[in-house]
Amino acid sequence: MQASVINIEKIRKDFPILERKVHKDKPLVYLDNAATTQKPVQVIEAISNYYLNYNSNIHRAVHELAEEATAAYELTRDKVAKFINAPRREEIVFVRGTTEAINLVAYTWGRQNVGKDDIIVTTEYEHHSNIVPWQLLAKEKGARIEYVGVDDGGQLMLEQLDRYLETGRVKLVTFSQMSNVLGTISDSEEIVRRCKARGVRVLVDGAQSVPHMKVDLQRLGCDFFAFSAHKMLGPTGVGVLWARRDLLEGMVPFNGGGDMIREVHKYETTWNDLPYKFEAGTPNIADVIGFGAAIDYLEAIGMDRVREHEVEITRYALEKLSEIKGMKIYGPMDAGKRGGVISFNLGDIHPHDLATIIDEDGVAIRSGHHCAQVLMERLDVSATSRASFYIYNTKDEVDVLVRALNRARELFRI
Ligand code: 7TS
Repeated sequence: MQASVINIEKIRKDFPILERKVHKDKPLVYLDNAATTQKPVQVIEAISNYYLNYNSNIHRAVHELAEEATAAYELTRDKVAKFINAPRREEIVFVRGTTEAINLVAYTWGRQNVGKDDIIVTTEYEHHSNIVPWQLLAKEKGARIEYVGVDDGGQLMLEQLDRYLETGRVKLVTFSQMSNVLGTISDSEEIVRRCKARGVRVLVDGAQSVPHMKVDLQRLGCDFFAFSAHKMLGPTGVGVLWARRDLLEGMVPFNGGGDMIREVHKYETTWNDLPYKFEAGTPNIADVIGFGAAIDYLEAIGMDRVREHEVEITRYALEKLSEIKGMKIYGPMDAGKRGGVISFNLGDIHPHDLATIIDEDGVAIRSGHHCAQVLMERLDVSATSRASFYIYNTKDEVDVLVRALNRARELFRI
């Protein structure tokens, strides 16, 4: 195995799934990490340990199991706050994922603050989860959605943002810190700075950035931030909405029910303190605890090294993929300016055919529109293939990908 800034050999031992074979005898080469990452035994054990030893509901009972479960659940909140350098732990709201976090903001803050003829600005490289909730809100309120375009190098055209901001009608700017298709890392601090200069609120979709680079919310200075645990070694069904305390305090609850109330009377209810006002009902206790173990795992490696490893493997993959005849790669070609996500098309092979052929060689990639049809339209394609890397991927696996793609190319006589 080639050397890396992180000890991949040791890391891979924590992921038994990476040992499995597919199609009878092909070693699995898992390159679909932008969709979801694999989980280390430490995360799986944290979840089973909860169910085996202290399964209990939280925040409600005084018995020992409930106290242990509550402490473990709340400890993850502290870990999350530290991991993204959030100013206050009560600003961390556990939700099901990025999608739910964005919907929460649209349905509460959005309904309270966006009105007729207001503008919501998003970008052409957003995931559907950062477009559709705003379309629903805009339709309901008679507001408008505008898009910051993507240039041919895969970068956002920020002069368009300025034009929208100059109208004085923009209520919210929302964008992904890292594109799940192009891998482009947005110039987030600059975007936030321009919005703040006009007093405009900013939501940042961190679904692809938080797992792969150090994110510092206090530096970033946005108002809302969303991400998912399952893209960073954690379980599915858990995510985070972070928002500044004053905003959360002004927002109406998203769901009504247990735990989010202080007092309920026949016709009047008062709300619990933050963040519980936004965590109605029994939450996903086991998976929040598992998420805490995922954060511990990443902290132990160090996010700077996670990023360094990805730059290295992405640089290598860009170089090797570019050598394949008929290859078209989308997004920035400089590995230092992008995450470990590479979308491409090979000749006129349909991405689904390509993914199916290389799956026979054990290589798992994603094909399709990646929930980014607005971007597909901009790129003038119906779909792309996408390989995406994480801490356990090696350059040897990139070589397997390249060999498999060459086999597909020969099959299609390109
Ligand atoms: N935002 C971005 C930038 C994403 O990449 C995704 C998921 C989401 C939001 C939604 O996250 P969820 O956890 O709520 O589903 N992206 C992908 C993907 O690229 N392939 O599968 C899911």
